[in-house]
Amino acid sequence: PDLFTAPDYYNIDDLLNEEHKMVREATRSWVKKELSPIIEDAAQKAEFPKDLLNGLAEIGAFGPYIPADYGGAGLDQISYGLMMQEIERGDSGIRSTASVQSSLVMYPIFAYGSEEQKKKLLPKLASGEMIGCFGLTEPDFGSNPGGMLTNFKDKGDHYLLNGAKLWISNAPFADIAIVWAKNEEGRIHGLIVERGMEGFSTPETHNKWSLRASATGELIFNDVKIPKKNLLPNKNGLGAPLGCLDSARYGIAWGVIGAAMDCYDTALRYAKERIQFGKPIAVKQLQQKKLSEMITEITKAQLLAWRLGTLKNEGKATSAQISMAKRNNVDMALKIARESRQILGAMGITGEYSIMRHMMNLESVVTYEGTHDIHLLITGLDITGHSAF
Ligand code: TGC
Ligand code: FAD
Repeated sequence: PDLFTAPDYYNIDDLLNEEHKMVREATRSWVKKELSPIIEDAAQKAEFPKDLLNGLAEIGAFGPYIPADYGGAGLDQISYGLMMQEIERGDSGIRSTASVQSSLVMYPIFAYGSEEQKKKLLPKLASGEMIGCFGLTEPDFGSNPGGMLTNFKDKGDHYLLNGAKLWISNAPFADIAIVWAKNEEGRIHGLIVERGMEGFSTPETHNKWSLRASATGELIFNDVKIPKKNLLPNKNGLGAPLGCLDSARYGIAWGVIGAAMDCYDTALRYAKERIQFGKPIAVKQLQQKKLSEMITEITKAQLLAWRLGTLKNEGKATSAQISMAKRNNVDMALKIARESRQILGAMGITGEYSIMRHMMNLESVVTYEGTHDIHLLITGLDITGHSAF
């Protein structure tokens, strides 16, 4: 049975192979059965629905593109993207959990870790037995992470870590944190910090109006002793965390298409059913303008994501290309959420429909993983050769 008629105005399905479609259907089916029925309540209560973790692991959302040898799903980048699209059709906060676990925790261990770290941690992260978080942002260094103050000193048989990270997704319950900190020479390295280490705490950040179904918190390091084997040995410098962001930003470029599709689909159905002045509001040109522009923008975003995915599969996607897609697609989704909300009139502000929740969520998505402004400046740098940060 058709679970959802996904907008596909340009027959983009013809560009997908059987595996892509299978992954998409399996994810869609899980979202419909497990995520959609509980998400509104979780968001209203501002609680992360931990019961979804096992299901996310089962559908392969923890490490979709990590090779099967390490417990990942071994899929290509298009399948990864479609999976993020379907999860974010449900909720951006749950997609965030999958993004962080896959691209910001498993990816750095896979790409920069030792064989021992990979063998020990990746299978547990893939199965959801262990959950991770990623600490880059600090209270005084958000868009400019290169200025970070968190640091570690070499104490012979261990490192001593001090500092603080803020706005960290999954921090309140994560078992491990990939933490970016400077050594005595000011060079950035990744460290694996484990819950329970003395001097390490993870207070939760409350009162968010956005990503309410995702837990956000701080990471505080007060003379935390880190065993030397917990340093990621194979890459350092700011390029190491930024390399992880490339992978997460790519997933977001697909994910937000799902949120936009859900808003568009809801608004289209509502417009056909809602009668005002004796006729469905869908007959009115003003409503048709909104809906027509939405499907146009969704179609453009799908093509951008698909082409970026093929480039990524070939190992040819540049960071600047990823920035363009993240920025364009998040902006597209946020605008569609706002317009869809208006089509529903007063009903649009209630929890009976998903639109307002998507809209509030997307206010985080447009800020995290590089703000709308920062991604524009990355394009600016790429085309002019001049950094305007
Ligand atoms: P800059 O001098 O340009 O670069 C420093 C070094 O990094 C290299 N590089 C990259 N490497 C890999 N991938 C990328 N995307 C890269 N971009 C730059 C660069 O080549 C250089 O290497 P080297 O060897 O020459 O040292 O650095 P800058 O200090 O001028 O900053 C550049 C800027 C502003 C683009 C960067 O800092 C940036 O992207 N800022 C935004 C910060 C951000 O995105 N934070 C995200 C935090 S994590 C998060 O939000 C998770 S939300 C999770 C969820 O719930 O889904
Ligand atoms: P700032 O950098 O202070 O920016 C404020 C404003 O100034 C923005 O509009 C920005 O675009 C603008 N601005 C900044 N620099 C420039 C410039 N050079 N030119 C023009 N304009 C500029 N971080 C993590 O490390 N891990 C996580 O898991 C994580 N999860 C998050 C979850 C949520 C819900 C949120 C909201 C954030 C999360 N973040 C995470 C942090 C996120 O990455 C940062 O919020 C983001 O990078 C922006 O930093 P900032 O909030 O300090 O804003």
